[in-house]
Amino acid sequence: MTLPLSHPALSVTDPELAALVGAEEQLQADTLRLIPSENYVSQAVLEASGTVLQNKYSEGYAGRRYYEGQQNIDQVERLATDRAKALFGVDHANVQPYSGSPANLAVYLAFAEPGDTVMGMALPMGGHLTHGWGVSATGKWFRGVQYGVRHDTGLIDFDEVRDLALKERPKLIFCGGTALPRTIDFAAFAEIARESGAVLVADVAHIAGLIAGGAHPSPVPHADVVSTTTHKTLRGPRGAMLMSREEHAKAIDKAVFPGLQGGPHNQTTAAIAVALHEAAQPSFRDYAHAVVDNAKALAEALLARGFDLVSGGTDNHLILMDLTPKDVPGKVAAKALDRAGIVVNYNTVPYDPRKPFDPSGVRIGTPSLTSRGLATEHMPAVAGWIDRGVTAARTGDEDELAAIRAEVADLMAAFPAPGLPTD
Ligand code: DSN
Repeated sequence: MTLPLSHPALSVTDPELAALVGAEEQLQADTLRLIPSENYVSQAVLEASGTVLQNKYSEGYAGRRYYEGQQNIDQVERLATDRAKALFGVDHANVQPYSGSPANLAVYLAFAEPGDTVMGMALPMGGHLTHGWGVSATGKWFRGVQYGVRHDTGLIDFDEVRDLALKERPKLIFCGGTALPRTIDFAAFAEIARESGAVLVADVAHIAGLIAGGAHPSPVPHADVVSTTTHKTLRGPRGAMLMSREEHAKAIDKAVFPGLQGGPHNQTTAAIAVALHEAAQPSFRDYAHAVVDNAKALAEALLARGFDLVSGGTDNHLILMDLTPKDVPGKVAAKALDRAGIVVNYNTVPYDPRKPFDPSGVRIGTPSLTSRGLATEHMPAVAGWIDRGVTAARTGDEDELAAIRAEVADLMAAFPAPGLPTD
């Protein structure tokens, strides 16, 4: 289905750029987007993020700015912070971090000194670069010690985490990550942080929407600081938030501004406020639970087709497949699936013998397809396309990939995506 042209002003001023935006809209409409950190934002979120609020400089915080003319901006930022506090049940929220990595860096600035020991999950085990991994500034400027998952179960071994924490006495312990298919036991991490005297940071970027919708336990009673991006399951604009108990509010605010950033991106703050409003509606609870139901149904269908899933399945929105038994490297499969209209990312799996740029796994998730209204009854078809696509990747069958692409586009045409142009 060809989407109508949109963005009239852009088309006149810069037709070359307008054509690229139009092509991206068409791609997002036609394909089955399975990258678990992506989503489709609503038209309302898109509109808020494209407003004249972006014309305004607002260094500081509401009521304490270094620039005048904040009559409206202060109210926008207060709306966003009040909504974040109400939705997640926290004392304090800072909505200014530009994205997840700067948000996490601000946590280091708030609670640690360069050279201090910090602890997080190793990146190839499912953690995040900013949890002290070596190539990140957080691993270069701090001494990162890393925990993982057990080889036999794919699950976090809390005895190992506790032993490491008591031995290394980190200033910060991060829990959460980017490729964790199972429920995070925030209470267990909190106990270890207490025993070892660390500040516990729950990085819930991937699962923030599930938490808001009651489909994953909340870190709020357990973690000292909650860090999240706003654009994944939370379905907001690209941005981030830091939330905490009152006792840490000043340290966090000072670290974000003036410690790390200049003026907040007010248009993003506005769009975060809209997304938080949407996430507070009863329909968002349905969405969050549907994301998990879809992921579980997809995992079942993949297992039935002989796929090897890390930890044996999923509790959340995300599935990590080890393609070693299918005899296809993750990158080869991901690129073939892309040609078949199924967008995934190649990913390391725990204890991966291959390199991160050419790993054994593929990571998929259900936030985007659920935003389009696909339900559990569609998951066997999705698993079937993935299976056929991976087989075609191994055999080099481009005709099969083209056939899958047409079938995918057919189904997706029946499920218009939020925020994309319609007639
Ligand atoms: N890149 C994000 C993800 O895809 O999970 C994390 O930074």
